[in-house]
Amino acid sequence: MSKEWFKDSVVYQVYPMSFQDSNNDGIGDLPGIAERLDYIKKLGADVIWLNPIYKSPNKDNGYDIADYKAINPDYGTMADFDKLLSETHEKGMKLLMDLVVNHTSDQHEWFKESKNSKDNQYADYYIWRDPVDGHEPNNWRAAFGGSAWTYVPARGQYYLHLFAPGQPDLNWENPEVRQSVFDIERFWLDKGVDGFRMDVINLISKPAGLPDVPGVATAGTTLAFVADGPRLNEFLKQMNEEVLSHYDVMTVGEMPGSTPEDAIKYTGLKSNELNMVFQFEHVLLSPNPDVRLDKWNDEPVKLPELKVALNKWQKALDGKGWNSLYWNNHDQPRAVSRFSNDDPKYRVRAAKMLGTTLHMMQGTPYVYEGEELGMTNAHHTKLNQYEDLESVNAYHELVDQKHIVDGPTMLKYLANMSRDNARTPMQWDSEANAGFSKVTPWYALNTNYKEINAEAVLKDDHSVFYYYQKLIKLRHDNEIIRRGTFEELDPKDDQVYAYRRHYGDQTLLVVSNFTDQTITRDYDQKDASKLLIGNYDDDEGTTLRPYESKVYLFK
Ligand code: TEU
Ligand code: CA
Repeated sequence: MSKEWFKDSVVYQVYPMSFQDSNNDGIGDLPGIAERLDYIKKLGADVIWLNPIYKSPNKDNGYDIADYKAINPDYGTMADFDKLLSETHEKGMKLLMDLVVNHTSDQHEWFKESKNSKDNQYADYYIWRDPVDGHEPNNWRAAFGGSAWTYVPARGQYYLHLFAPGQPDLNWENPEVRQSVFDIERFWLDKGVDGFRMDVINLISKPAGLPDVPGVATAGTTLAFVADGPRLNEFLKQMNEEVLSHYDVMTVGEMPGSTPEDAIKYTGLKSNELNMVFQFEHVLLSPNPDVRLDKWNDEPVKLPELKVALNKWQKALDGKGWNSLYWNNHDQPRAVSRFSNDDPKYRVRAAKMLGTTLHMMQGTPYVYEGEELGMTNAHHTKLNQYEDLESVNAYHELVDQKHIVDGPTMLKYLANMSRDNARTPMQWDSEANAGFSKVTPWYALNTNYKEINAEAVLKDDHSVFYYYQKLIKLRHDNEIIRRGTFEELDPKDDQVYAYRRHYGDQTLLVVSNFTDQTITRDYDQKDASKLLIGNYDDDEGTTLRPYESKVYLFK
């Protein structure tokens, strides 16, 4: 593969605890993933991204790592990992690990030592500050509720945790911390891992002096304020120079709050930092008008806003950097529920329309487990149906403690936006527990698994799975999809998402109806040399039926 194989690849994201349980303890595991490699290969994915599988107390489902060089026993052993990696390679696929190095678990040896005194080997591995007037050092709020600071009497100081108190932020200003992270990266890269997704990597450089968030300090405004700090490029360049550049790897930085201008600095063709970023603009649209409620809302996404967010990134990075393309991941609600009217009548059509709209863009597409089935949100109605600390803590803080919103309303917001929607177990068949496990899973299945499952879609030539398979094959077979430039069309159109791609003497036209109405749009479809793909069995030219999406090639 060329050095830039990341530009020609499609990534399949596996959330290990919810993918396949092989030893019937109700928790997904590495041997379970190995059993399903042929399924992923059949879809056409080139790369698999595993969410964290390291030793962890699981306060944030593995994003709180206690030992970076050990496998969480719930998922199996290091031998299981080595077997999964070699089988993935044997099948012609690559494997990315999830590198969580903005913070560790509070159970990590480094933190256990660091919090004991101010003069031990790890004293300066975290961000400790003296109280200010007997209080927290600033007004920063944690993403999972409460202040971003926790006091430790043994040190007489507070430590910073942008997420949970069990996730203390590492002090990247300390060169020894950077070397410890580089050592962890080499450990996995020397085992043959093909790269990393880097968790909130744009938070590792904090604003000098740790000043207060101006205005209303919430979880969202704190992350946005801290993001893309003053030494981020320096740290990423050092990581690239000392580690990444010595391996043939793919890297994607998760960058909440990042802008296209920032992203060009990190992924620029000469930046020698990362290959691409996960930006958040299109998934955090329609935030609640009350800024204290951050992302919690039940407003539908407005298509013109979606187009501004995605088209901005397509145009800004075209020829200058590289985009990741995603609708779903383990932190986002299910796309077909979030970006369509969530009407079961149109579920398959809408899922294919969304897939088409995204996969024909410039960048590396990511398919999240179950997206290829057209899996939907769980539509929970009760608080005890949620397990994610972000959801549960947000409810208690915003409803019970601060009384900013009432319970029933917050439950509607959680149903619309919670990460739990993405973490219900993978739906393999219509048998008990959906074929995910022979025992009750760690987290309740979506109740629609009898109708939406892999076994059913693999028998249906018109399923979302085979449609995604075609989209992925089109990308592999058509240079214009992988390398073409991007031209936005009618950004203000609130029903249709249309755009063109140009490459040499070829033009691609993508037209997607984001509504359940039949409408018309004329983009000279009649002059196309051929229809590459469409989510209806025939083509009615300028007529766009509910959630219809079509891709034309013009020679
Ligand atoms: O996510 C960071 C992040 O910004 C999102 O979690 C955000 O807070 C919200 O949930 C989505 O709008 C990464 C991981 O993907 C997430 O699973 C972890 O909980 C978090 O970092 C801390 O490691
Ligand atoms: Ca298991």
